[in-house]
Amino acid sequence: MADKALIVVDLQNDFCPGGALAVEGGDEIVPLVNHLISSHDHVVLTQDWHPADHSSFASQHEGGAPFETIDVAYGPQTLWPDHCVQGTDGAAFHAEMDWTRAELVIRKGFRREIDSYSAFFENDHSTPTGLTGYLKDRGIGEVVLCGLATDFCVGFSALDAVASGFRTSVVMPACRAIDLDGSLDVMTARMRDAGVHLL
Ligand code: VGL
Ligand code: ZN
Repeated sequence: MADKALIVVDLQNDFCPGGALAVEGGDEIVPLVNHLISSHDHVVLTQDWHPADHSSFASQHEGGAPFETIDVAYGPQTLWPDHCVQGTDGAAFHAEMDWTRAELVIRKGFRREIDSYSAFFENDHSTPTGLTGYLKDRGIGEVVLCGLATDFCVGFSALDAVASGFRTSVVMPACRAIDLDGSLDVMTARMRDAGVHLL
């Protein structure tokens, strides 16, 4: 369908086994993601892309530990191990992902002071990445999401996509979750309640 775009979220080395913020089984989705890429007319990739001193890194906060939550100007923010630093191998796409047909790569999380889980809005929920405008300008009405991680970047992207008026689905077998304190169940329920189709 010409008005449908596949969005592959953050299929990067640091989110795969052996990476700095490894998601269990993250690399297992690559064959299915490649199949989805080959069967969609329009493909967009997102790439988590942080400066080395990014404020979401626990290393930047005195006494901060990875996976704890702190309060920042825009609300609660989970602290992470240093990951997806701009230009590093960890920030590169998984070597077996077939990204050649991608029409756009949206980089996110490049502002030091603000994290960005969603492909559409940063974590203050108001700074746009430009993706909504890009898709609407191109006449895209439907988005299909897959990638890493289900309960963070995929989930928040899906919530913003429906809120921005796109018909939205998530191919769950082509996603893997971090699952921090039940975050997968919480995000799954939020997506369903918001009208995201979970496939
Ligand atoms: C992500 C945590 C921090 C993700 C990115 O891609 O889900 N999670 N940065
Ligand atoms: Zn990140």
